[in-house]
Amino acid sequence: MTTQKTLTIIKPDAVGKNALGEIIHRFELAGFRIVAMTMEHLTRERAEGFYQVHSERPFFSELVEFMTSGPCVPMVLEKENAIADLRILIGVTDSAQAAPGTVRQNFGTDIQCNAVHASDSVENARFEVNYFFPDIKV
Ligand code: 3AN
Repeated sequence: MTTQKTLTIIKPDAVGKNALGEIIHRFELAGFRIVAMTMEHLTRERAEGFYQVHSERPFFSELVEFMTSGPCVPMVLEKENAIADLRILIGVTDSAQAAPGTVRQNFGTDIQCNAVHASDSVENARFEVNYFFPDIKV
């Protein structure tokens, strides 16, 4: 397996409930190295640009509203098979359906307030890492 980089965002709901440290600890315990990290309160334009693939979806404006509701913490994580492994660690999109012990089950609430984002493909990881960290080569 090859070393990969993936983009995660600890979302405003998780930051707002003081879960930042605990979620970062989960990532580190699972063997992810933190390559880059920042805190940003997204503007509407920044959130819309990040989620442009969802711009035609019915939940798009709610999603942008939520993602701009407070600061979030985008991070680049690295390890072997990082993209798939991080998706397993966080659980499925809807926190109410996520498996016990996953980050979304432990720290999220529902399909919108689901604590974290994680890239779902090599192509999207490249776009997403570049969106927040243009100096990092994926
Ligand atoms: P994931 O983040 O698990 O890849 P996507 O890419 O299907 O999920 O959706 C992107 C984000 O849009 C989700 N993280 C969630 O916050 C939001 N979202 C997805 N589906 C819905 C929905 N039906 N209603 C509200 N928000 C949604």
